[in-house]
Amino acid sequence: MPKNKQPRLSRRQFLGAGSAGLAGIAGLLGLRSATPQPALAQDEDSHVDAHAGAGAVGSVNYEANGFNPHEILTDFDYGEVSQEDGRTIRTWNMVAVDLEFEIAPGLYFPGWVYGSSTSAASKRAGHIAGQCPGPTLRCVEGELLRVNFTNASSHPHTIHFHGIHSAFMDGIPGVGRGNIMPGESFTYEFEARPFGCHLYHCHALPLKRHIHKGLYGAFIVDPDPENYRGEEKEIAKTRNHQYPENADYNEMVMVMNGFDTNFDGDNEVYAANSIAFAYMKEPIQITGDKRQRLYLINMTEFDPINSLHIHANFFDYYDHGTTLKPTLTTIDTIMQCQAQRGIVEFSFAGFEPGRYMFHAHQSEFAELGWMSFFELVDANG
Ligand SMILES: [Cu+2]
Repeated sequence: MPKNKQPRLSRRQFLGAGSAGLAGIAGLLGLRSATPQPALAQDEDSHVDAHAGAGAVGSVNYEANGFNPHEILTDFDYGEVSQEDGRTIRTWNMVAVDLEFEIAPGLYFPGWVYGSSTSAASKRAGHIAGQCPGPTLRCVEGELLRVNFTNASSHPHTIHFHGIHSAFMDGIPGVGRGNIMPGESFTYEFEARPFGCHLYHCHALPLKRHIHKGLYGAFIVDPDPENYRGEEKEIAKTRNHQYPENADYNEMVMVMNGFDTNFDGDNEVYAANSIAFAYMKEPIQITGDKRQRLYLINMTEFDPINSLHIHANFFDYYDHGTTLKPTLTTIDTIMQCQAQRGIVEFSFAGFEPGRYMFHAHQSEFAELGWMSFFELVDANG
């Protein structure tokens, strides 16, 4: 659907509109038929087919998008590693591009997104492919990071990293290099610290428009076990992708996001990793022999908070991922303000195999796309 062809309606009007062009949204609300029903969402208490199970009708063409939320889930982009004067340098080649992509069956979003030459999507494509969320950049604390950024988009952009670094490398307008104009390049260089589950995003103005368009991604700094002692050292090994202990964990990344498809400052679609109901239609397969570690980041614009709730289980939580011991233990729901993030750890060892739901516990977000399943395929192995 070309942009600007969508009616300018409020979210409530949008849901109740019943326009044939909005079949994707009808699907989002759980209708078995792609034909929108006018009664739908006119009254939130009206008994539509939502009880029959939400999910989008039809499927999103991941190939046309150029990225796949199942691939993004576990695609850690380690960049290119080299040594200089005994120090590890980690380099990424990144771009910002304009990219229209499908967020729910038949529903397209005119995005601005990042891509990296070392992402799985780019390796498949044979060129730097844009994706939403951007590539999950992963490194180890203490390394020197170089991010060669080229703005191949039609608007000024930056990359602002959450981390500890100089003002010059902060990626905001008017400080240091400031905005990177279309066609220009700049190399951000800084040390990887502190360890944790962080993020990066464009900081050009207007900020909420630049972020909401899709210019954000996960930035994970693994702890270096050599910096810790005793029990903390052992935990740090499990968090560091270079250590065999890390293989005891099934690691995943979810960036919670929303899409304002009619540009009224209100989201119409919500998701983890951009595609509504992606992990509901194709549940994430897990086994009981590994512990689950989920890097969870909230990049939802316009709504002040988002959340995660996992069914039939409880988890430990590491706020910002900057500690080696959980900051919250035995919880089943966590809320995150915008840009807040953390590490969620849990296990389904010994559970009955089957589908275990997880979703935002804002019911509205869940029904508009942010609803998913883990499928425990083997409780023990
Ligand atoms: Cu921007």
